[in-house]
Amino acid sequence: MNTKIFQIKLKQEVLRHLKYSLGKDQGHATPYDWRMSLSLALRDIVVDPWFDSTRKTYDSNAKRVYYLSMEFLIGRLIEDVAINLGFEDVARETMREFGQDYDAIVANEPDAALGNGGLGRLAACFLDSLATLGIPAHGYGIRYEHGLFEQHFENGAQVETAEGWLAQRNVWEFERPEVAYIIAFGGHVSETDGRAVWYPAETVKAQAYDAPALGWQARWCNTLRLWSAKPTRAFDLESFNRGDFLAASAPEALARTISRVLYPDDTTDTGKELRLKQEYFFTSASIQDLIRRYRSTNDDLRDLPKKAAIQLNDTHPAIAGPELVRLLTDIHGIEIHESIDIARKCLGYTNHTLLPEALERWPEHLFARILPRHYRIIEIIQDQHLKDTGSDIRIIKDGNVNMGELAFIMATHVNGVSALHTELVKETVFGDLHKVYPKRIINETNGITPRRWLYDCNKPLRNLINSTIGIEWPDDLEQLERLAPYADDAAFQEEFHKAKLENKRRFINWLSDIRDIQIDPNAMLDIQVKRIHEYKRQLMNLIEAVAYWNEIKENPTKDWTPRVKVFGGKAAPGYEVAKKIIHLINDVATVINNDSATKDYLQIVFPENYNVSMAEILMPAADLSEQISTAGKEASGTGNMKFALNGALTIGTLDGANVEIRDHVGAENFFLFGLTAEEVEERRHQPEYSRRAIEASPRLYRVLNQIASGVFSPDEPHRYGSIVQMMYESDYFLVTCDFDDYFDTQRKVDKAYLDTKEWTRKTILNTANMGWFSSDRTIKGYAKDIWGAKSLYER
Ligand code: 26W
Repeated sequence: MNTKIFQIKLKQEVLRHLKYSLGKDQGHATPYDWRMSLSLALRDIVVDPWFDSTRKTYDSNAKRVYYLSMEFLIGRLIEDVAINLGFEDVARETMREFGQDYDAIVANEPDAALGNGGLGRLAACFLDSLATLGIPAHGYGIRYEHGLFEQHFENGAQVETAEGWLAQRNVWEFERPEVAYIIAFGGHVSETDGRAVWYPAETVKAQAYDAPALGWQARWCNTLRLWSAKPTRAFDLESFNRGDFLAASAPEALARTISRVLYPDDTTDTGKELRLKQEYFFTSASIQDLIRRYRSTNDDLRDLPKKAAIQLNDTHPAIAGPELVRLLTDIHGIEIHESIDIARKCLGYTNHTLLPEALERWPEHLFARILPRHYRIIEIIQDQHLKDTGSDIRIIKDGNVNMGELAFIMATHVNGVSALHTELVKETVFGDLHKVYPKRIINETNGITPRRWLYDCNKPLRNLINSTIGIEWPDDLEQLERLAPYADDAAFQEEFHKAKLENKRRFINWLSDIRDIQIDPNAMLDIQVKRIHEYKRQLMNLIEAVAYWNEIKENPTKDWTPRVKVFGGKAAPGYEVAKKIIHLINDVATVINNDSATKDYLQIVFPENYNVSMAEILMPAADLSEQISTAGKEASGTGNMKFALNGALTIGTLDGANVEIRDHVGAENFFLFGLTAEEVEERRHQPEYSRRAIEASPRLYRVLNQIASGVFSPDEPHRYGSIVQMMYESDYFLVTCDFDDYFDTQRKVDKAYLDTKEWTRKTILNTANMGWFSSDRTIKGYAKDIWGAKSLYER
């Protein structure tokens, strides 16, 4: 069926939905109406491949993957669905014929911001790759009413407002009233003749909402099932009639809190009771659901591991182990130690961070009060582990239930997310367990979906690649290597550079809509976007900007490389130092951007509310990607992959996946600096290491003085005293020790950028050698090494 017929068909369908689904005629249709009508028309087309995939999986009784994650940072879906259906041009043309701007219609869709950062976005990329590879899978998570907060700046300081993606109808979900499970909390357990019965104090209902997870070219479609909390007890009419209206709606309000909002912390375990309830809520619903599905086509639960691979996205769903044991034993009567064995065979656990404060440790009393039966089961799991291994590594220790140890002991495979991180996991956070189970820890280096992060977001480069090496690369990304020979081809270099310029202009236009700032497209776009955290060292980037500013002011005649530093990222609301760093960046930007002597050479911009959709505009436009974390702290990073794939050069440390990116793109095409993870550990043990580093660097010393003396906060001179004091006394992330090397490397970047041909050559070699970082390669690794899952569609 050729495009023309598609065109007519889609046009008819959009009009039909506008009239019958939105109840609008063209004359009165708003961008929202057009976006909904187009989305509904596209969604209709997705349903058939969805049904086919579901049916094929049932008919073949294939092994399924279950990806349990507290976060899915999806972003927008309309463009990705249109492209995966091969309908992008048809959709764009249809909107044009209705007098609508397709890109504006796409931008009308709110981001599904059901995640904080790396972990949540990785889960979304994994869903895309699982479907593209035709591996039967379910994503399981929570349907938060409010995703990650909206960030605004008031006088440069971050303020948070509730996010409201569900204020409008979510067109991509199908409510499943019939798919609901009771989730219990609290109460007590009575053990009679070896059978444990749990008498919960309160219950809520978990109800499913399904969204299709469509793969490339619509060859396969999986399901993302998100759980929403509903009251088990309906509206309390009695209290209402008594005039006690609050009591009447209490059950509903109480239940809703469980799936009300995403916790905005991405590195600190807050230990809040509601967070534990959220984790158990979605995990229990998911395990109950996958057991129901298994039993619909299989009898013996002892064979569950043959048909279900359950992956824990960090420790947040780690209660899955004890929950599976509870259901297998308390409900299905299997002997508890056999249940533990069955559960372990199903489970895999991915660790995403080494930061001690991010490892979940639930106070024993809280855990035992909310989950009394699971607490008992964990004791039994622990006893068996101690007996079997003779080790003294405990899950319950120092008054806490340690979810890392629980996840590790209840999993068949534990994986890190980059080669360096996996080695550090073996040496540090799970060093002792690694000795007991030497084969359990393996590596699966992260990846990103090339559909959203190149094909969708970078049309100029997409077209150039298509016309150079053909159109197979989106699901065979290592074909990009065939671009490498063109790195020395002047004509191709010209085209590649033009594509970058086009993306930079698009970013500059986008920015000028929200900020009155003029940017020269030939200036170097130096971008650092990620959550604000001390280990990611946005502070070091900012200090470098001030030092560069000082250099320019001292030598105004020198031909400095025009540079625009772009920052983006949210700070967890309770993370004071991170919020202070945001304020400082904005204060410094105000001073530097208004300095007429230097503004042609250096500007700083910090667009508010960094999210997936903003990343899709920023990453194709970048010249320089800032991946400057303290070595040993960034488990992998995935933004680093997105930038390099889109032809940006990286300035970075030997941390996380930077190491493997540099190996693939070539050391000569990567600006390396800084201490290695080992050297960091050594330096930390040297007394006064930060004070001595500052005294050894006049440049650093001067900038810290400027910040401390209020040069950037004349209205509150001591606003940043604490930050500078911290640099002198407890610079835990060694900003002071890496600064000079970082500054010098930035000057090498300046020089390199002036040679456009050589710079472009390097950027081509980055794009060409980033194929391995496709999340398709990552998922193939999980499927082979951990899940034993196979693709169900023939290529
Ligand atoms: C308990 C609060 C909490 C919430 C989220 C603690 C820790 C997290 C996540 C694990 C933090 C996170 O997003 N980690 C990032 O995961 C990415 C995907 O693997 C990595 O690329 C990043 O390096 C890592 O920081």
